[in-house]
Amino acid sequence: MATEVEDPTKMKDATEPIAGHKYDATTIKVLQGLEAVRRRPAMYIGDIGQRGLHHCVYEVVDNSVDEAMVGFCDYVIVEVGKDGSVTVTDNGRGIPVEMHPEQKVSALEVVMTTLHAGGKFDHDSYKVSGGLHGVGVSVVNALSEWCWVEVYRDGDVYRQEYRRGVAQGKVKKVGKHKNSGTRTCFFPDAEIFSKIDFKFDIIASRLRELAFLNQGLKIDLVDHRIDKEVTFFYKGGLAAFVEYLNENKVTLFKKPIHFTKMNGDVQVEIAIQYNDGYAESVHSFVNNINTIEGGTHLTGFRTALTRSINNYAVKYNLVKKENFALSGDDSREGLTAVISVRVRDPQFEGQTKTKLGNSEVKGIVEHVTNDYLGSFFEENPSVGRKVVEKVVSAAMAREAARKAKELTRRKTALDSAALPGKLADCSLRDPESCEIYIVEGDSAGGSAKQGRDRRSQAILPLRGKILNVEKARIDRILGNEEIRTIITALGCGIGEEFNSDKVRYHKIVIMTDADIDGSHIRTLLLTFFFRYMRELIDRGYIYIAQPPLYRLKHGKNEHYVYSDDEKDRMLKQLPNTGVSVQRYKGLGEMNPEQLWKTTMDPEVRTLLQVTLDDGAEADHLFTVLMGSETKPRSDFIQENARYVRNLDI
Ligand code: 0RA
Repeated sequence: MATEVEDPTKMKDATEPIAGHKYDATTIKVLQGLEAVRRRPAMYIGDIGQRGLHHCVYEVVDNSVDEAMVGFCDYVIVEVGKDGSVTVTDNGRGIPVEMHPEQKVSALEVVMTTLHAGGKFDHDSYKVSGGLHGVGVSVVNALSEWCWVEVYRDGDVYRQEYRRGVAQGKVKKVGKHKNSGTRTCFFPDAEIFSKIDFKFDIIASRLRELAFLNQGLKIDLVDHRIDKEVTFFYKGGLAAFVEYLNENKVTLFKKPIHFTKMNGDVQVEIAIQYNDGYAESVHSFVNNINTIEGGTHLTGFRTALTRSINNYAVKYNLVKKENFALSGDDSREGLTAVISVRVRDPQFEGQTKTKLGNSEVKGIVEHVTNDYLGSFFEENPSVGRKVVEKVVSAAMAREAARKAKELTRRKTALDSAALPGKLADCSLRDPESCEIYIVEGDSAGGSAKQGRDRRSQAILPLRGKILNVEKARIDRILGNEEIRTIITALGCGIGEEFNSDKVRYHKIVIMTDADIDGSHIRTLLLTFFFRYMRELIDRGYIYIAQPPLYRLKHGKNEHYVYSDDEKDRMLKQLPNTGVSVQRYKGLGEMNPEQLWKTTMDPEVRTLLQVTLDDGAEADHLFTVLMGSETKPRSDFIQENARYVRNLDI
């Protein structure tokens, strides 16, 4: 596109008077607004770490996607520059540049420098009014060391530059260009963010998701730092999304059930496919935002799915016994689905503002889903039958499990209030002050029990591997002793009784050996938490311990080091003579005191918190890791290091 005018890093400092501007009341108001953003960035973008940093990219991209949603844009390219800046370019109409009648400055400047100016020009699109997105691109501008925007409209190129949100002059015409569009470049402010390095994979998964959610929109990601690029473009929309989630799984029928319906103001798009597994994998979105906590759209969908399957089963006599209703849980065993709704004025509720509250949406989604599935099953009886068979078998397994439990009347650990014998509990009771270490192996468990702080740290040793929950149904999962022990120790129940408020520890630390087995056990545990106790991850309660890999002894000095890089650096620093290097293969090689000193002492230890930015991406990852197809798993192990390192599953 147009040539860049000057090196943005050489622009004037933001503290200098703004060229060509009078300090009138409007200017002062603008500065106050941006100042508020810079003073409390987390209020606008969630946090100032990796998450918040990447939210800035999403925010800018969302504006282009909004333009695509109203039908004026079909291509977006996101570039990470060699200098670490991000540039987003779209082929939409271009942000309007004419004078704003009240503020007497270009509309572009208003959009870029005032809070919540986004929707004013555009009443017809589905703007977002909650959640972390939709705060407006001015927030990104305010949190950028520098930023510039180029608008291509009516054959001209307009450009404006900013430093820390402050315009460095008026919008200027700087050239000619035949197409229309908007190009925004920003460099995050290191005074605001704790890290300013963008991660290709994190940006890529959000862009992939956006491309699935916006059928026909092409999104390129180019990282000039590492010469890597990828294109996301899905003609199939949510059907392609569901196929991606079910990749490597054995599906019950080939093509996902997929429909888009408009009902009044609300657009509903849904794709559904079953696989031969037992997990439920349903992802919901409102205006392209992942509604992790669900809401009215999800409730409407679930109600309609259960109803449609029951209706079909009854009509064609596919359930033998009378009064044998297929439950909601039964209808979601092995279900992969994505629900995407577009709502004009979404109300977001819940702890993380990711739960849709609009009550009218429940009925709408329920109605269109009932309608569509009703006739779909009629027209595709082979699919209808397979779905019913799957759901009936889930119902029978559940019933059998219930009967077996009743029959044996065995007081399982699950039913009783008694804590498992293997658990060495802590003496404090307030969950906020309590931690539990889930430790691989009895011998490491023994060291941990001796080395711990008994007041706040509980130890639960695990013998061997826990069951792979990706390959088992809930009754078998609950039959697994190691898993039962974990459930009882945590105290938060499981399945319908799961309640994250009841969890007995607010830090649940997975501590495994630094070898292949250890990483496998860690992944098994994470899969279990992801599939069955997801809220514990969302609440930030799950951690990974970081035991040292080596001990370097140099005379009387001891150093524990946690990575190969660190070891090499250390060895260079110390004179090479008389340094002994001990490699820890397992936790069991450390005595209680060493384990405490290196891994468990809250004063000095490092814990990695497990976070989940992208539920669908994590879902895909666990499927690949733990599912029944073995080829993708071996492929994955190559990349495993990344996953363990940043732990944004
Ligand atoms: C409102 C009105 C018009 C364009 C846009 C917003 C717009 C905003 C962004 C932000 C990034 N890319 C964008 N593309 C378009 C155009 C109104 C008109 O031309 O009549």
